[in-house]
Amino acid sequence: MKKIITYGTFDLLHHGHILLLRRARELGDHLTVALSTDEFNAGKGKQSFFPYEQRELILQAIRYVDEIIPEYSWEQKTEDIIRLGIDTFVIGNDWIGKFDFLKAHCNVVYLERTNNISSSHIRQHYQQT
Ligand code: C2G
Repeated sequence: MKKIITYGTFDLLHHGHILLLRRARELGDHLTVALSTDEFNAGKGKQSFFPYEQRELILQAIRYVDEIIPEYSWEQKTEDIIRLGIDTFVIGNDWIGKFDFLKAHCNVVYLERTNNISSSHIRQHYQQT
C-alpha cells in the first residue's frame, strides 16, 4: 500500500484544499492528513476560524482522507513519515523547497496551488459583509 501524507490547517475548507487532497490521494492508496492544532497555528501566527475539532470533523467527511493526525510541531514530519511508513510527502508549492530534507525518508511532491482562493480571502470577505 502506497501511503501519502500532507500537512495543513485546512480552515474554511474550499476547492483549493479539495484539489490538493484529491491530487495527493491519487498519488497512492492511503492519505494521512496531519492537521495543524490550534496551538501549533498560534505558533505559526495563524488563528483559524474553526477550532481543530471542527476542522477535523469536516476533513473526516472528505472521501480522499483516510486518516487524520494532529500536527503540533514543525519537527514531527520525519518521525511521522518513519512511524507511519509514508512513501510520499505532498504539499502545495507555496512551500517549494522547504521540505526537501524529507527526501532522505520518502518522495517529496510539491503540487501547484489553486489560484484565486484562500481561507484568509474568505474571512476578509465575510468580515466585510
Ligand atoms: N492549498 C492549495 N491551494 C490554495 C490554498 C491551499 O493548494 N488555494 C494547499 C496548501 O498549499 C497546503 C494545503 O492546501 O498544501 C493546506 O493549506 P493551509 O491550510 O493553508 O496549510 P498551511 O497553513 O500552509 O500549513 O507544516 C506545514 C503547514 O502545516 C502547512
